[in-house]
Amino acid sequence: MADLKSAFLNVYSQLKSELLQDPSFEFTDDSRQWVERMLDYNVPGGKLNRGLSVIDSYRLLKDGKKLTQDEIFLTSALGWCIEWLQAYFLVLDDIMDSSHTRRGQPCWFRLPKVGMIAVNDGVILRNHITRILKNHFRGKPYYVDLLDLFNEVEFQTASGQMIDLITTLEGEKDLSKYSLQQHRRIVQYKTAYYSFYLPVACALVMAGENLDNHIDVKNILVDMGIYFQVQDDYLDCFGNPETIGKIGTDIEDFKCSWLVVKALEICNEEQKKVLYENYGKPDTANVAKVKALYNELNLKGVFEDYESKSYGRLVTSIEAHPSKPVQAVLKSFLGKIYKRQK
Ligand code: GPP
Ligand code: MG
Ligand code: MG
Ligand code: MG
Repeated sequence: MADLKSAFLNVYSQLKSELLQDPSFEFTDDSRQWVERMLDYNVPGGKLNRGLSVIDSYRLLKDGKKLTQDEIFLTSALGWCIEWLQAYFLVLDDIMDSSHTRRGQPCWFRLPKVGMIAVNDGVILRNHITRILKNHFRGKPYYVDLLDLFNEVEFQTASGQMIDLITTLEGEKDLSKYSLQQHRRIVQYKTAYYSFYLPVACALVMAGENLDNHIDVKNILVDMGIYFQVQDDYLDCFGNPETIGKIGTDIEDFKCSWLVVKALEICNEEQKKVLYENYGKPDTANVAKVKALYNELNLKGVFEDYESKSYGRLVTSIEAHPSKPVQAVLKSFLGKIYKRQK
């Protein structure tokens, strides 16, 4: 595993140096340094789960056979495309959510020399994906499928992000409009496709599979992605910022988080009043009142119950899948996130 990770990180260095020599741009020392610093700050510092799982999934789909050097490089490059996509989303998401920290350091846009240049850096990150794909996959029979896959998933994510953002406008008018159904729609689009479906879809495409034949795999991965974002919502309030590397902002931001939806579902009239008066306000005193209410409602317990039920449901649907290698891919994914603390 340590070997795999260091091989994966070597591919990062190679891809980065290619991008820093991109012949379509005449780099100056300053611009090259900017891009390098921006990449090092935003791309490789996460858990790398999404990226590494492309390699993992591809190996499992090949029945655990040892991969060739070429296959290791190509699956790693695709894994890095997903990490680049994630960096692009996070740089912009942190601006939109007024966040302060990410991966244990200030959000990129919070650096005094960066500010709104971060918006353009997001655009650069996004374009790097296309350039990596062009550099390494243009001659492959599945090149068009890869481009199409990344485009589709990006569109779904941006659409999910849009509903995440515009739903807060409705919530500000009437908090009780927040529902589980709405929450599910938001998280399915903003998180599940790019975080769960995309890595496995990349591996399937590289293995020569037609994605139209794998709708059942997609459905399970989307369900897993929804569970993952419920964990993210939970950790936003109850996680340890040191461990998750970020300070939650969902309460201040009026987000249609799983926690507020559950709170609305089980609170009495008096508690509802507390929520109405304190949810979505920037003041720490208001945030503290919301958190106290969450504790009073035992949302930790409600979440633990949800977590074990979701796990059981996911295992059942994975075991119902006819292919053993596909089952192995899905189980490995689920194992990585069950009861995660970060
Ligand atoms: C996670 O939401 C969703 C994204 C990072 C997708 C962003 C999409 C864009 C098109 C910019 P979140 O805000 O709950 O994540 P976090 O808690 O990590 O800030
Ligand atoms: Mg955010
Ligand atoms: Mg967000
Ligand atoms: Mg979050």
